[in-house]
Amino acid sequence: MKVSRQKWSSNFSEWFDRVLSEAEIYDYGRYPVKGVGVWMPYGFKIRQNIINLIRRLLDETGHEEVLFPLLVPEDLLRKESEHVKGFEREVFWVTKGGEEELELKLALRPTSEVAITFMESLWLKGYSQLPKKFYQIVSVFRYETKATRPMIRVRELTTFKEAHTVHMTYEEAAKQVEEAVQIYSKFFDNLGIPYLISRRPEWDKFAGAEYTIAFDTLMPDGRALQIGTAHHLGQHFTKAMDYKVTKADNTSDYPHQTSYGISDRVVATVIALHGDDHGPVLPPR
Ligand code: A5A
Repeated sequence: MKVSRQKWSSNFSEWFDRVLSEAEIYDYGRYPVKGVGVWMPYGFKIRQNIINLIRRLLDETGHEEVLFPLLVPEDLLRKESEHVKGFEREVFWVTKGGEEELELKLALRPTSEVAITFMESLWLKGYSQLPKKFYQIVSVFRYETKATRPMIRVRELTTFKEAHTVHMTYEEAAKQVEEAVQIYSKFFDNLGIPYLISRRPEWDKFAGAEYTIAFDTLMPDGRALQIGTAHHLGQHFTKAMDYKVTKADNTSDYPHQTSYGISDRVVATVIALHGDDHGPVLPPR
C-alpha cells in the first residue's frame, strides 16, 4: 500500500481499514464469515467506554436493562406484517437442531420489537405499570446485501443498544421519542460527534413505525452516515399482538410504544471523525 493512499483527508476508507488493523482495534475480513469482525483488546476497551457512557445516560433516565434470547420463533416474527416485510430479506434463520429439521424456524433477531412486545404483554397489564422503559446491549444479525464495511455495515452488529418503551397514549410515546433524541444528543456531544437530526421521509422510516427521527453525521469522505434512530411505533405492534392494557376507567386499550437504537457504527464514527493524516486520535473520555 502506498502511504498517499491511506490518508484520512484523501482516502478515508483505506485509512480506516489500516487504523483498525495496525492499532489492533478490530480484525475485519479475516475471520471466515462475511460481514463479521473481531474486537481485539484495545478496540474492546474503546467499545466498552462508549457502552459505559450510553448505559449511564439510560440508567439515569429510568431505563431498565434486560437481556432477551437471541432466537425469535418465525410465527412471532411474522405477527407484524409491515415489520417483517421490512426485515424479511435480512433475516438469518436457524432451521436445524443437530440432524433434525426444526418444525418451527428460529430467526436470529434482526431487532427485538416483537420479542419484547410479547413479554411486555405478559408483564405489563395495567396502566399503573406504565410507562416502562427497557433496553439491552446485544448482538443482532442482519443479512446485509450491500457492500459490508468494518463496524459500519456488518452482518453481526455486536454493539446493538436497543431501547423499547411502552406508554398509555400516543402523546406520551411522542414525548419519549423526544427524550430519546435528548439522550442521544448528549451521548454524541460527549463523544464529540457532530450530527444532524431529521424526521425521515415515509419511504425511509423503520418498518412498522409511525415515524422515525434519525441522527446523521458526515464521514471524512463527505458521505452521510446514519448513527442512531428513534421510532414512534404507535400501536402497530401491540395491535398486531392483541396486547391491551387496563386503563384507569377500567376500559382497556392497546398501548403505544417507541424504540431507539445505536450500534458499532458509533465506535467507527469516534475513530473516524477525530483522526487525521497521522493516524487515530481518541477523545480523552
Ligand atoms: N429497533 C430499532 C431501534 C432499530 O433497529 N432501528 S434501526 O434499524 O434504525 O437500527 C438502529 C441503528 O443501527 C441505525 O440507525 C444504524 O446506525 C445502526 N445499524 C443498522 N444496520 C447496521 C449494520 N448493518 N451495521 C452497523 N450498524 C447498523
